[in-house]
Amino acid sequence: MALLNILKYPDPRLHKVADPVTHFNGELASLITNMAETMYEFNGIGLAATQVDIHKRIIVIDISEEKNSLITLINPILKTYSGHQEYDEGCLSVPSFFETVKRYELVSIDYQDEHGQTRSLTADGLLSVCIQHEMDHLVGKVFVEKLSQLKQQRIKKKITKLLRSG
Ligand code: GNR
Ligand code: NI
Repeated sequence: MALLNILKYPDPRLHKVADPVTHFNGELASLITNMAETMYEFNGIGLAATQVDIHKRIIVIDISEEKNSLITLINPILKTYSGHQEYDEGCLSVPSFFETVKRYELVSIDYQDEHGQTRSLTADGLLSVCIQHEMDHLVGKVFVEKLSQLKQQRIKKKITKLLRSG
């Protein structure tokens, strides 16, 4: 079992833009395994490589209750989107904060699986929210940046305090 360290907002490394994956090898496979273990350990429904300070376009998601439906998205590209929805979002990089964020209702993406096979996925509801949240991480965006400046300042202060007190 290998747990990875999750960067916490406002760490500047969360703002790096991830590079595409070009090699589908054993190193990628073990990184995906470790990302999934880290996501499950911290009860997340998704994790982007950016959050563990690896700046490659890799996402793991599992929104199932049973935590037995892992989805691995490599090099995802948003193809179509429509509608809007609001959801109370949290983030493993922003511990203990939930805020309402507006996202597209329906998204479809192209991506590669862990073997490099090209695939497509259309999602609505929570899966759609999660895909959009994770794809934002890959371009250096954290959900709090969609909130007002005032809320961002408050969250920064509280998290810095939280992290200081352990
Ligand atoms: O665990 C998570 N829950 C969540 C809830 C609502 C909207 C998005 C998410 S993703 C988050 C895990 C995480 O930080 N992924 O980047
Ligand atoms: Ni997140």
